[in-house]
Amino acid sequence: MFCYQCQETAGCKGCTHRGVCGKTADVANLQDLLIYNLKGISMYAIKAEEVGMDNIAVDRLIMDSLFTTITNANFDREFFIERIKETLEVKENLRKVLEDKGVDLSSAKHDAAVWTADTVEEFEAKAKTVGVLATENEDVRSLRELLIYGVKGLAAYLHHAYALGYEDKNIYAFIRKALVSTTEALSVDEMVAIVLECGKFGVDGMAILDKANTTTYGHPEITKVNLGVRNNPAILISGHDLKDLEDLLEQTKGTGVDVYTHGEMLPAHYYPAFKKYDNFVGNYGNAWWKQNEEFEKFNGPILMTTNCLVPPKDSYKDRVYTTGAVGFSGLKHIEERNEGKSKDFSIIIEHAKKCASPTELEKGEIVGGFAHNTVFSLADKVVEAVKSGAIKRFFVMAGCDGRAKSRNYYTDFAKALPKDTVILTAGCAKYKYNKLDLGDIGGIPRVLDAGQCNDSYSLALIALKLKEAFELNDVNELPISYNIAWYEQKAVIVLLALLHLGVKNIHLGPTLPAFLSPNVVKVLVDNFGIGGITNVEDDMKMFME
Ligand code: FS2
Ligand code: SF4
Repeated sequence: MFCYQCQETAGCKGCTHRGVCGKTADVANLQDLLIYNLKGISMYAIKAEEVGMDNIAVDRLIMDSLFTTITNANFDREFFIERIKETLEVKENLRKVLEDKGVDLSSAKHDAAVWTADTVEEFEAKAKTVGVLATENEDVRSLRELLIYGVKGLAAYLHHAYALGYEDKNIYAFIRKALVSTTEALSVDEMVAIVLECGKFGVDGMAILDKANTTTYGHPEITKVNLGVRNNPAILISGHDLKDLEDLLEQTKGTGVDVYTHGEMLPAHYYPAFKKYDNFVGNYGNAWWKQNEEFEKFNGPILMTTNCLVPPKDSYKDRVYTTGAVGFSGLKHIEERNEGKSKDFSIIIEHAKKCASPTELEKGEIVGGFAHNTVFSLADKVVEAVKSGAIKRFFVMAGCDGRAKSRNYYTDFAKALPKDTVILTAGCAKYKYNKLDLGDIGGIPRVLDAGQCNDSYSLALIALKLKEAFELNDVNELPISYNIAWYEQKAVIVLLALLHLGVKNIHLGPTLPAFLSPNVVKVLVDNFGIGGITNVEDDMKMFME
């Protein structure tokens, strides 16, 4: 195996025996083979589109499959074997249909398109030859993988939008083009251009998800979220999928079973539609990487709707359920909803009834709900605070949290920020400072949480709104600094989206991605002023200059 798609990759170079995340070598290889097969399917699907065939089912399969390979989503060997079989079958069918139609397939003769096999042994042998290292040139490999990780992140967001009935065929078409491009001998300039184009589709993808979420559940509102527990049996729901939460709340209503959010599900409390459920109690615990300890104490069942799953300990493994793109051998999986129906969570609800109520981890509340609509409604106040000098600078500290001790930098950085600065956050990165008492500026909290990592889109809209309010020509003239923590591939699409919107001088930490070769880093530094982090003191001086 060779995997370097996330920030925690071994030695900042690559996981080669077993992932730091817990992914085994066989699963990593099968994921590589699945991606390879998606490239082949895309070659045929592009042809199919050219002759006017409807590709939507194939596009959804590509999207869903990409999502399953994202860090901490799916660790299940059997799942990947079945998915490879399914994609091989889809690829074969597509080829046959195109041949029957007399379509010229001479440009779709790449091995990724024509390769097929029947046995797991053949899959495993092939998988070893089609991974990241199959591209020998370090810079080409770097640009290809940057693009693949971007589309993986994008696929995750599209998956959530699709669950709410929203999709965009143009974005699917781009994903196909991007996948195929990684099999072609393109120039560096051509590859850089597609990577940047991915950022454009990243903005579109986050926009469609924002529309899906806010149309279905209303615009996030300023909300106090309870951190304590009640004395009822309960279910903990984690991940990012709001449709799963809706189904769960509907089915637990009136059963005496409470529901708590965990990790990236915290921002669900900000949506008006979920406020009507009186069993929707609060948020339990912190960011994903603390789950081994916190899930044990929760006492009841846990539903993982997306990443980030940490391989569960035996002590609570029987209480963890997966759904959607998530998988782990031995955990019970809740199947997809049928068209127009809900997912069936009854087994989890019955399980909860037999469990003790959660052990309290903390008390108190946190405040969030500062997505674009709310901040726009406060725009006058915010603009006034900037003009009067009450707010000197905003710090976008969105992104991810993770295990590395070096991430304490973000807590220290938040504490060290001058009192006339405001943090704009989204994603699980927030857990590094959202429970600090950083106070407010004239009623505006110093930590404004817009929501999940995809709600980084809100932060971009806020920046554009401020640019308009201050009548500036360039978003980079605003008193906003970007100190972003990354971990997995959704942060990659967020980064590419920000670059597309023209944001410069973004600092990424705690380490720069291992998949960026020195030459690719140079391109990003020269064109976009991308930088890393050093220490709180020096960085603070640099940002405040
Ligand atoms: Fe956090 Fe994990 Fe949001 Fe990431 S819970 S690192 O999936 O996408 O963020
Ligand atoms: Fe390693 Fe990250 Fe890949 Fe897991 S996802 S195998 S930790 S690089």
